[in-house]
Amino acid sequence: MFLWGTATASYQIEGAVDEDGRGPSIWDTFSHEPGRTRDGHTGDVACDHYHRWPEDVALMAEAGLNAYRFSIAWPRILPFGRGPANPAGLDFYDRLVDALCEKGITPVPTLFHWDLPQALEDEGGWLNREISGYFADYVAVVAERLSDRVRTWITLNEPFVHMVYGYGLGMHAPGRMLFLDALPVAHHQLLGHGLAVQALRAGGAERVMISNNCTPVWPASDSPEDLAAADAYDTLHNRLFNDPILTGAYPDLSAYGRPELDFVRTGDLEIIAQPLDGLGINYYNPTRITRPGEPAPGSGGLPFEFAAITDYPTTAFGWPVVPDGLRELLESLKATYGPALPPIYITENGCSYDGIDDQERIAYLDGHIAAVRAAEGVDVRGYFVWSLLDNFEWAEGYHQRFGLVHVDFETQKRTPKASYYWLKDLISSQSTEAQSAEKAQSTET
Ligand code: IFM
Repeated sequence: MFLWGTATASYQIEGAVDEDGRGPSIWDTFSHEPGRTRDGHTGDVACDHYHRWPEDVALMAEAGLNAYRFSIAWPRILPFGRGPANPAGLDFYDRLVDALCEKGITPVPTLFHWDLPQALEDEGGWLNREISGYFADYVAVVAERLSDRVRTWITLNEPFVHMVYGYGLGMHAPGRMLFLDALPVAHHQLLGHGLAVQALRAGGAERVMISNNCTPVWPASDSPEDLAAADAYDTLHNRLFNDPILTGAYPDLSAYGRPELDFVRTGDLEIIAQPLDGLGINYYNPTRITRPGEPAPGSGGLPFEFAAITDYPTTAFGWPVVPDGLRELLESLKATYGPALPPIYITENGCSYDGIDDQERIAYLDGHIAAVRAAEGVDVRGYFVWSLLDNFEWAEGYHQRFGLVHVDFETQKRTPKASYYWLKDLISSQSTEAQSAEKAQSTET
């Protein structure tokens, strides 16, 4: 069955940050620091999904969605990151999973979508190798409670973005500006992923994957300097997170002056490269890259620079709209990894636009779904729209609206947008087509 879903994340929608024993996360700390988010917005209330989840599940059921990707807040389960579990936190996700199953919606939980317990950040966060093991311990607690109903799991969301924005550039929590010294964060997240895969398998999981944010990298010209810069960026954004998982080796980081990754220990790569049942791909847009200019002071110098993509329309966030980039990305993954590439699930794709009659979002989704279908030789088994609801868009606060459903953040009223009804019609026509095909086949045999 092809999965048609929407995706959300705990800190972006739940609110109720200090209810029922939830511990503080790095996003609680960060968003309350002056100047960290636009207009000082926080996820304290967000979409109040912690209380309104029955309405949100009903909205998904009404749209005919057969899957829901949500994330589990580590600090709701283990308020201090490790130690005793918080029964109320487990109960919340238990009830959510039950409600999804009752409606025939496959639950697809992500175990880490950036809301690290603050207590673990105080021990160094993902710079501390020990966190990988604590992550696997937390995953085992969740699996023990939910794996009788949850068969499909995602370990991490976008470890690239968490490393670069959170630890490299300080634009996301925990707000550290370490530039290339953030690299161990990539390895410790991937090690945590591998250990979590083992914990999930031990708990009987059927389908395990990771969601990587991937981008096709476009060199600004054919000059050898621009080609080398594009290759270096591709290494950092895509291959640093896909290669170890799919090939058991890190790509060459000599362009970054890091030929030796001294934080990698014997045996780590075997743990990281556990076989997966799927690769989650989060796609938003391609990235154009040019040769580096003068390095910014303190940045350590990077072997590339971003060049604007000005020849495409843009979303309200200013991101270029390039549906064919998704086809290009999928085909290039197939070309790079060949038979090592597991089935693909598009675990995020979507856009920020204002308004309830969101014709631009319809055009965006239509174009990207067509691009998935056009990708030759790639086994794609699911497509999740980011996002179900307008929500807390990290450093942008509530200023970027990605939802199929509009949220009035004053009243919490949900209003399905035109794109919600468009997707509902699309899913219903797909299942009618699938049923007719099945019927035709059974008549033939
Ligand atoms: O909102 C985010 C999400 O948390 C991770 N992927 C990209 C989305 C849009 O920026």
